[in-house]
Amino acid sequence: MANLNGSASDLRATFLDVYSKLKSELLTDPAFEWTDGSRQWVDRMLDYNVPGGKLNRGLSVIDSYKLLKEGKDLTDDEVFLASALGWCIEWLQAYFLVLDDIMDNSHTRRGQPCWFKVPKVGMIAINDGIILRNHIPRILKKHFRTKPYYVDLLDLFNEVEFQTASGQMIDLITTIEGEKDLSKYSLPLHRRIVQYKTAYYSFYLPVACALLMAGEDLEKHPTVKDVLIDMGIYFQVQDDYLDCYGEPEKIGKIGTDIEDFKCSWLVVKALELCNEEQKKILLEHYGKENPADVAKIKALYNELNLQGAFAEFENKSYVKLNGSIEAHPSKSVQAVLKSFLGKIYKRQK
Ligand code: GPP
Ligand code: MG
Ligand code: MG
Ligand code: MG
Repeated sequence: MANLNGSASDLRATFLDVYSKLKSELLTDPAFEWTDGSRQWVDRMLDYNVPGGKLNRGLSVIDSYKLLKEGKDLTDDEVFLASALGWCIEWLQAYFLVLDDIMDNSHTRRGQPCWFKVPKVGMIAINDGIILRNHIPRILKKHFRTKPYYVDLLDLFNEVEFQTASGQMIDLITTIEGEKDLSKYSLPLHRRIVQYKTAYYSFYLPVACALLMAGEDLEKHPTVKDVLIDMGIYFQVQDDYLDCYGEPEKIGKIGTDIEDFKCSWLVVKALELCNEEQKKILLEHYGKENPADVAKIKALYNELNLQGAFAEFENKSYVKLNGSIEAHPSKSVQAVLKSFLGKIYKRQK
């Protein structure tokens, strides 16, 4: 195994080695009578959906664990376990994204067609999502069954999945055909949606995994949780912004929020800044498939200088988050949080 206590690219290489090991264990899982065809399907499905992202969530379990150990070199076993937990989060993310892309009628993800758009996959992608989800407790059982924090780990993944699915539900039911109503879109609704659909699994979960592995009690760290949730909200505002203003080549996906009538930060901000005339444009053209309607909304966003509004939001969020981090008593926890913030501040992808 590459040496973890070296550079960031070594860490990535080590992390990817663990992916190969976990994959081969899953492909020889004795609980199923494998055929060549079924094994090849899962093999290809995993390679297509699990390792191709930025890996920020997964890698940050190892980073966080290391910082909690105050820089002491980790043993090979600790590196493996932190990586396995990191991969469980990447598996969770793959499961969410495969299904989210169907629900959002998206086109591309991570620079390639969404899995359900791949020839011969189609709605088999729904079952693949279920398989991805089921791999998580199988990985945990194989590698963590004897750990004192095993039950807490299972409970953590279950809680976070419930929170995410609940956030996804409110993201979806605000867009129901025939009930499209921009007057219900507001910053508090937006905050509720993104807190649940994104912040828990993307920000709280990696740190919570590292804390459990380090033998800490999650209940004893409420302020850490609060900062991570705020960071997750900031991250999803960036996602909403990049849906319209990101470069598809960098962000790896084509935005669909305008077509989908999403309660995006951009439309909430537009509603806040628009005059009566401009509001009519929003009411008439938001949530329509037709590219001409989408173009009208984008032109209005530019007229309202939403890029400027976002830049202001980004700067304010950064100052506020930094302040909350520096108020934390533990230097190692501060380092964990700062490393997270540094990874996402002004991100383009
Ligand atoms: C991101 O929203 C939210 C998720 C990926 C959670 C999905 C949860 C499920 C239970 C399926 P998004 O649609 O804005 O993400 P993206 O822009 O990446 O499609
Ligand atoms: Mg979505
Ligand atoms: Mg989506
Ligand atoms: Mg999005």
